[in-house]
Amino acid sequence: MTGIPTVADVAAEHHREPFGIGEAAPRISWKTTATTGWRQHAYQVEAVRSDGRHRSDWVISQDSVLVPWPLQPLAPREMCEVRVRVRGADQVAGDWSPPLRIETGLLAPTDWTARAISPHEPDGSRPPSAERRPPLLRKEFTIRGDVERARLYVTAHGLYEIEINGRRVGDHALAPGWTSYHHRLRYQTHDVTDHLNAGANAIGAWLADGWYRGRLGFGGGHADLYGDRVALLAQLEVVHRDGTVTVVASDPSWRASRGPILSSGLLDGETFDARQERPGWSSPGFDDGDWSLVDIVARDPATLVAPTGPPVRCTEEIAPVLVTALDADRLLVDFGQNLVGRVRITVSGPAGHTLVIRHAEVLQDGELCVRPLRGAASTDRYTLRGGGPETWEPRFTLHGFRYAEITGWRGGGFPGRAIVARVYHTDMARTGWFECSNDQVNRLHQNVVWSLRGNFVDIPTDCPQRDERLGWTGDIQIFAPTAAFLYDCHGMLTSWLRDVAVEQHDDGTVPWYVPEIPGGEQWTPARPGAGWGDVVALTPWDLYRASGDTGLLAAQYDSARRWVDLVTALADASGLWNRGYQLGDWLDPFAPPDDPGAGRTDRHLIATAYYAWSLRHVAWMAAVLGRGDERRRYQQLADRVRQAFGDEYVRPDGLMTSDTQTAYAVALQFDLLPNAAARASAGRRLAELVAAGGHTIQTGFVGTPLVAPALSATGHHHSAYAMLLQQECPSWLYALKHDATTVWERWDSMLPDGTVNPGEMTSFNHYALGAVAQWLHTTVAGLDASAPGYREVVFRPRPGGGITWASATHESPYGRVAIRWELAETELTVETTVPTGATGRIEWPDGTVTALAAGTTTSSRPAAGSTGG
Ligand code: RAM
Repeated sequence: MTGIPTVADVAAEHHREPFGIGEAAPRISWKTTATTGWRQHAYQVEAVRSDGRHRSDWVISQDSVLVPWPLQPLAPREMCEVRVRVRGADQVAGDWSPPLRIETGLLAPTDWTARAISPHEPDGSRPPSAERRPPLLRKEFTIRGDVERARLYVTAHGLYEIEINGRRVGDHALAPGWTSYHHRLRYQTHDVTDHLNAGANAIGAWLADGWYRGRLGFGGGHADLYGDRVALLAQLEVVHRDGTVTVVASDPSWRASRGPILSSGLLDGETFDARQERPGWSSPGFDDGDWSLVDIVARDPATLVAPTGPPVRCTEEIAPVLVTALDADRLLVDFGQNLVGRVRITVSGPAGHTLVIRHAEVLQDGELCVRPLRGAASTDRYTLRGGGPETWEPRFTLHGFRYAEITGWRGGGFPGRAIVARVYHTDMARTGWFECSNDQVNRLHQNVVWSLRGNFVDIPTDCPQRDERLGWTGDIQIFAPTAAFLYDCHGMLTSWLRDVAVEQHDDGTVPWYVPEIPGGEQWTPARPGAGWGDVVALTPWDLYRASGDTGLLAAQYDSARRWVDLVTALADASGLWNRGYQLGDWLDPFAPPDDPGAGRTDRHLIATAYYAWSLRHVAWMAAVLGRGDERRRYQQLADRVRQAFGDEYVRPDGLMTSDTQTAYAVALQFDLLPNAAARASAGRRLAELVAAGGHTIQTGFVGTPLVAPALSATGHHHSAYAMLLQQECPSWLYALKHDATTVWERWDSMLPDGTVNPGEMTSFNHYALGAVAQWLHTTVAGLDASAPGYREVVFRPRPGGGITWASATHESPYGRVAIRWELAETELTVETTVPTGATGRIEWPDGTVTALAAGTTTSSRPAAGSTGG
């Protein structure tokens, strides 16, 4: 490090690739490296724009995360290069950072000239949903040779993939993603300069039902939820060297045809007949004489929005670890990892021969166990064109699986790359890592990461395999802090929270899942449910803690306020939310398998606790947003509800009316106890109950993420470690006995005898209970933010459980934060890293504190008194 600060990693908003962005005045962040003790005193932003160089004044500020755009707003389609430099109190300016290229998309409805087009349907001839075949659309056009650049702005009703001159555009999967389509439909921007030829060109689109009109949801599901016609909206803009622009937009001159995909559904899988391919269809010169016309369908351009997060992509390919021939032409493929994606095959064989690929997360009796998939067929079919080898992967579906069964496989051998699992999810940057000396704990942590990957597929889902795959609000409410440590999920969740706000009911009710679709009697119409509805107050705050994004709080504040106002209206005069339907401590292992809400903790105790906690959060949000009156009002209400909670649910002897782990954990973690003595007594009782339960899990969705942190917060680390390391069911490590590679929905999704739980809901890939990973990060390794965005970092290593070393690293908005501790016989040694712009402290197990400036430091304490257990 030098005395002169170095600035790098300039970013715009939460974009991983700030291309086609929707913000005309994107907030800017950067990371600085400088000598210890240096502090930023001012920054300057420069943008090279088409009309020259623009520089802000020096802005006197220590901020470097999401600072307001200090220049004139960008125009639509504008490209610019942004650089930042900083100076400290000594007024010595560092060098300019490397430039960040930003390009805006179409920013206003009037920027769109394209119309949404759909294959022509003579009135009344609309095929029933079962027979809908995904269409192809195409258009030829001529371009002068002097192309400076070309951009494609594109979206669809349904899902799309684009080809220009026979070559695929981009690598996004399941575009445009799933938003609340009535209100917001995302479009994507692609640089297609290299796709174009001088002279004749052609553009082609594959379309499929996707979330727009495909069958979604459980109990048979529903189709046509947003409309009954798929459509394409595409606007290709070619800028010539002389500045003139040629626009090729979807309009009535396009042509449509059936394609080789015979059917495609997110839940059911895809059927493809390669004999029906149309070679050359997306290149010029193809004879589309027998193609049909297209109709214009309605889409208000005011509802088109640019993405705030990354797209879904293939992020990894996994080769089989074991291939077994079940019978003459049936293979069982084990990929060794439960994942979300699809199988790509390379095969040879006669034309007309069909392969069938089925998927499952687990086996039973040596065969795929598909019962947990319920109504999701998850079956792909490929019919060969002949003359192979032929390589195929479905386009518009995803499956949750570790195993695939391939019927119709011929040729005996399995050449190296003939069968590959391709992993798909929202392509977020990884930002968090954890490791320790216990390999089982490491495997548990990897399983959490895999369940995150499998369920962050454009929206945060509960499960990726069965006929559900919905954006359950309770699941992400619990898991958001863990997710925000492990991956940069801010852009993706910013979009989803917008949808939560737009789909919030007029009375303030938050749907159980968003986007909201019909869900049968239990879920439709949605009812206000504690833990689920609270996502609107808790999750923006959790994300703000990780990112420092006050803009997100501003955007979501109204939604949060509407929720607590609704609950205030539902609560009794004292402040107890003691009426109405509640899921309680969902999936408490003591609840009967067919009634997961019948846990042992009073549902209204949980509801009131969440109500108080959300009120507290709304007050904090109001404080950050400078809404003093509202802060006071919600603070007072929170205090009143806390009082009512104590009066109703805590007995004079300190025991709670529900003498359960969840009750104490909630009271402790939601700050509902009046004083230190009450906290200490609740912590003691919690530890007693945990011991009485033999350190197995005795809690459901609500309690589980809170028990270990509550034990740690009250000094019972030993107890928390004993739970972490428990191997008997129910426990976190139990699943490893069954070779789990993801986190399960139920502690016993697989029963001790190796059979699959007979319950209706038996997912093997559910992130909610993986929220324990955040305790691994913050307490086992000991890395936490004590100010938003990790501007202040607290290291709180708490060795225990025989673990001799642990480490955690987080790529924070200020730069890399890290800790690694090692416990030797005589000493606990801790190495910490704090980035420039942040400060830190170590809170040692013995109660002493070491203040840290930016930089990497090694310090130690005597081992005696260093272990929690
Ligand atoms: C099931 C899933 C989901 C949960 C809801 C209440 O569908 O377990 O994760 O949030 O129930």
